[in-house]
Amino acid sequence: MRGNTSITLERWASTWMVVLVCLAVVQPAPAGERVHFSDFDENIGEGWSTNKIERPPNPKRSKFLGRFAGNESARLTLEKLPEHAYLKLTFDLHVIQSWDGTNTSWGPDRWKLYVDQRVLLDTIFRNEEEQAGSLRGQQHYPALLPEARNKFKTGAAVTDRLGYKRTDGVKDTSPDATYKMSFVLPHTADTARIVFSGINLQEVGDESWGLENVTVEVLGADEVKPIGDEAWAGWWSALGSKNPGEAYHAGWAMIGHGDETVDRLSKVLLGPDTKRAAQRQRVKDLIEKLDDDSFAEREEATNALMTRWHLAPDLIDEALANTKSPEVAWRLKRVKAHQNKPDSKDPHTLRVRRAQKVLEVIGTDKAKALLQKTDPNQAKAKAAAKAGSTSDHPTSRPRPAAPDRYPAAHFREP
Ligand SMILES: [Ca+2]
Ligand SMILES: [Ca+2]
Repeated sequence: MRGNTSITLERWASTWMVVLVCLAVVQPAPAGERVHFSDFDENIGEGWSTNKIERPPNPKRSKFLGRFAGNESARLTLEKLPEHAYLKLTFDLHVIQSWDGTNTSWGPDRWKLYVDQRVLLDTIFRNEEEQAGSLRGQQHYPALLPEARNKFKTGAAVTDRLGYKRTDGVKDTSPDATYKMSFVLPHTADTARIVFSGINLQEVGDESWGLENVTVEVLGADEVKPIGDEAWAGWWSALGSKNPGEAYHAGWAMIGHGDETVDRLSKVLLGPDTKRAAQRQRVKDLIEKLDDDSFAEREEATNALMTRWHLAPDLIDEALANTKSPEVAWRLKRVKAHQNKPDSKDPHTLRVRRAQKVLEVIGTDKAKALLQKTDPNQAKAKAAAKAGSTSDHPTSRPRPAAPDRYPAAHFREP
């Protein structure tokens, strides 16, 4: 009798515990709805283009999808997704053995991730320690722009856990790095094709990669909280940081807010609507000054344009197409080269370029319209690339042209 009562009480208590736990889970900001999970041990979700599974040499580590080398890719296709506004993708990326980073003799060792032709990551990894001479190299990750240079294994969550060894007998270099990747991006289609891809890698015994704990969730518009002004100020500042990793995390925080980010970027990139006409006029005036009689004025106008090009990039292109002066053309090309390849000494251009990358990944109509306004060249190039490409690998941003040589013969006397 007593036993029965206690069992009843326990049941009663556990039922209430379940209810309380449910309330606790439901009350705070809801997590997204999980539509895919693969740990490649007990759980392998549907939709993979490959069933290559690897058991790492360290018996304490679990199995993963891989190993992939050369130009191999793994594709995950999700269909019949419930209605949603955002997609959240998280996974562990294992970067295994002697990745050479930016080294051009044995690399560059690239890795790319895209969702439905939108490039989320096009980066370079390195596992080799710093070396001199022909083995020199760094990695790009974590970074929004390809100009970044980070130390080997920057941003890795754990290193040297999988148990792989070096095969070439070189000492003091490390065999693997695991990165915890997490991306939230605007997405509404009821299918998603996610491609994970290595590019230009050596054979699997030399360097390879693998995936583990791949999770895809979908989120409704109301599941993403509005951006607070303070958070935005921090992200906008970090977007111009000398540290590429800081800008990367700020950029991805921005991408996770879709069109709200586009509205805020529109204000900071173009200024308030009421000032836009005046700002375009200022760019026009500066372009005219490139042909001024005074060398100092021409220099000053060139420098001023380098920090204002995004206010009216179409006017710069137009002037370049129409000018008869070789010096004005040379100056305009310098401004364009600067916008394409910002250096870390100019946080403003870095920030604008990174903001444009953020818009590119957001990819909504609003984002595309703002990208068109602040950088018609890039929008044009992307449209052309899209029209001409049906492959798995969307064409990446064209490499910026090297600035023209100083046209000494045509240059007017200072
Ligand atoms: Ca290698
Ligand atoms: Ca390599």
